[in-house]
Amino acid sequence: MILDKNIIAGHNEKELAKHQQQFNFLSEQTGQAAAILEKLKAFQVAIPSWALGTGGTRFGRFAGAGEPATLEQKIEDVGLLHALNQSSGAISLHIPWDIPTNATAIKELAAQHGLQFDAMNSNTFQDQPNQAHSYKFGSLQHTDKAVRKQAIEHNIEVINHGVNLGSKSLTVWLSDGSSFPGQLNFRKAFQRTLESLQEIYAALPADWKIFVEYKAFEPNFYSMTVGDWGQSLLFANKLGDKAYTLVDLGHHLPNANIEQIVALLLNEGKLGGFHFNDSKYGDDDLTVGSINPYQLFLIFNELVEGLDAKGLNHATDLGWMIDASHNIKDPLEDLLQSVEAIQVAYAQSLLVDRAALEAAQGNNDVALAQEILQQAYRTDVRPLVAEARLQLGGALSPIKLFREGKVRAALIGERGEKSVATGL
Ligand code: LRH
Ligand code: MN
Ligand code: MN
Repeated sequence: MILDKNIIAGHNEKELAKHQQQFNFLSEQTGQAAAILEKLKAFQVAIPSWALGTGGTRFGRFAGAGEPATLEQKIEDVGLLHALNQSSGAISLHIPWDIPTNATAIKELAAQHGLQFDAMNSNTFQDQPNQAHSYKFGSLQHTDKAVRKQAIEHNIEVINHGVNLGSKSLTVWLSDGSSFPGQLNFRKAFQRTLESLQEIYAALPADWKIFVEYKAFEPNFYSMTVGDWGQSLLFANKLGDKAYTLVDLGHHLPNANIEQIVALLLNEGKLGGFHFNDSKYGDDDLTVGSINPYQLFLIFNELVEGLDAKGLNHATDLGWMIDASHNIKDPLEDLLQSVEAIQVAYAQSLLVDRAALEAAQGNNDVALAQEILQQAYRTDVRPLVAEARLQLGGALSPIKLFREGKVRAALIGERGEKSVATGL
């Protein structure tokens, strides 16, 4: 184990005095540290297996060094993140990028790192070697029944892998759509997709959920068959109680009011979960909170309000996952930043004075309502997040320890300079 308990404890000892000063100040200032700490400690964010290597763009890929080349190594990487922050206790697999050939051994390895298996992801947006039919013109929407059948069977195979690993959900993202007017009959494409999804839905175990992820554009640039939350919700409603909409923050048209979408989906009981990332232009998959942290806070503000109003559990009733990966940072540092950004937004939203906000809304006191939100947003809650990590046995400053502990160098030592991750 690259990061054992003693290394983390030694790091914390050095950081403790400064941390305690900051934490005590914040506790006094907010007066509700204990309750927020309990919520933060229960909150886990799943890590996508495909974010552990440096992602590419369609113009090139600059692989890092010592990337995880196997599923076992990906689990080891997420184990390192979890050891550092104690908040990344799950991994999400993408099939066929991660084939668990020996599910029992993989499950055991994950358990050793304190990890569970989050949503399973199917892939019908790429052709695989030796595949009988091509997805060039779509998968579940395809005009040819044989292609649809192949895609349906793939999704069922993904469910079966997930069952063996103890996962409880399937995320379906389709690149299906059209790139030119006239290419596709929208009505018929929707209907064919629905019928395909119904066959997948029929194969779901009783305690599973299916998440229908939408995306406005890319790789199709004229229409996407699951292009927005309306289309996803239509599918989810028609499929049944186990079907939900999944919100990937980068999958909207510019300036979309994501927080309002989230509030309404939650209210309908159809919000399944998230793929967190950030973006300035499109599906940029940048580090969570790196571009628009206020939007992230506003999303969490709706989530906390809505989950509480419905008596739901913050930690377990929605799927919390990151979907960010890109070209230039060390992926593990990037993921530590993403998890922390999510925790910060969550903690800030827990600080919102709900009663005062409701009163301001009732009185149409617009300025006061804004003050209340921004009072929470402008509070530096990082010492609270650090304290939650400390209490769970994680590191006070995960990135600092990642660097000082020379974790990447150790991984390069184990795996070699040229080890490259599979996936995007
Ligand atoms: C599509 C997407 C979807 C895929 C992942 C690799 O843009 O967000 O979730 O599974 O990227
Ligand atoms: Mn996604
Ligand atoms: Mn995406």
